[in-house]
Amino acid sequence: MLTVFSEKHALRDSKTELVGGELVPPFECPLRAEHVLKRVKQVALGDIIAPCEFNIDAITRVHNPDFIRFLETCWDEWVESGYKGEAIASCWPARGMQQRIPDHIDGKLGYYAMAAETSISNGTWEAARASANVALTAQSAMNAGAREAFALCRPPGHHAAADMFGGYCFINNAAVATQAFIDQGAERVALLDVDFHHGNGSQAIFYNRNDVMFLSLHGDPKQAFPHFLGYADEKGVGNGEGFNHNYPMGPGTNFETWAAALEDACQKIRNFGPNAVVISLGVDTFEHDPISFFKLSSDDFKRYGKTIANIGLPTLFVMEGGYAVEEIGINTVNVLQGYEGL
Ligand code: SP5
Ligand code: ZN
Repeated sequence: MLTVFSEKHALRDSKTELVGGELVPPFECPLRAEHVLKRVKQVALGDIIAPCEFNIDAITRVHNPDFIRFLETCWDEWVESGYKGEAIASCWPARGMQQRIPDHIDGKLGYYAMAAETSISNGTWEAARASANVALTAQSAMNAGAREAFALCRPPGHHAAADMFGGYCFINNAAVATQAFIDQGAERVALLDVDFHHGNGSQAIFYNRNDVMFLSLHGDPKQAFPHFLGYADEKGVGNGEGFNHNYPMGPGTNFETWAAALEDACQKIRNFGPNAVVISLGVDTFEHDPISFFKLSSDDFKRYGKTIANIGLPTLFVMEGGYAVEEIGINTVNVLQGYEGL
């Protein structure tokens, strides 16, 4: 299987994440991608290529242009305003308030942020742009005939909506790639999100559409981030009604329960009959993940890779979360090897 990887991921190297009232070193760190790359090489998964450059239009197919301009300029505006730390949102357009975009950077940060844990720092935009290019390059390879590909994206993307960043995500790489399949002629695409967290950004982007089915297996939002989306009764709206499927699961969920949800999702994908499947591949479902509460073992990742292969369709894997840094390479590549029948 082809892997696409950009060294520019390392430009996303923020120093702060807001956790429990403290600023701590981020869980989403450069070492994550390096460990996945190391494992891809160790098992000789296949060729590894650098991404091509793509026009910004591929990104603004799913993101608002004003949001993209904000990501590009946020750090400079933050520094110009005289702040010493990294850029963190601290106020929001909450219930009953205006949804106008303010001029001050504090206001813009609050408008475009869906969470405060994610700091914006120097290099964040460049890394996020390269990460989207990684996804688009892998998608191009599939458009040119590859049956499967692995976009080793970092930073991740699935929490990013049309005009919101957060949850360590800035550009929704999987959504950008999904839209690229559609723009290149696919009638239907399934986006299956197996990251521990609900893919709120992906759900929101495709919520009113029947050409993209979104399915997500995740920690119950009553107990887990992002808390405000990902419930089982969110089924889609308008043309999209019936094309959104959430599988929230509680603390301690084991592989048997999780795999039953995956089987159900795969059957829905087969019934939908898409031209391609995009997997938002987070391995924070791991039993030793530091911020999550599912109980999958390293062997379980291999087992479910085979379940995904059994869908029987061209499959693009897009890297999302996973914070047990020592095991992230083995767990991620186990899914890909399981898919390949190894
Ligand atoms: C891409 C991705 O996986 N993003 C996840 C972002 C989660 N950020 C907030 C996590 C808050 C977790 N708090 C649980 C602490 C348990 N000790
Ligand atoms: Zn996650």
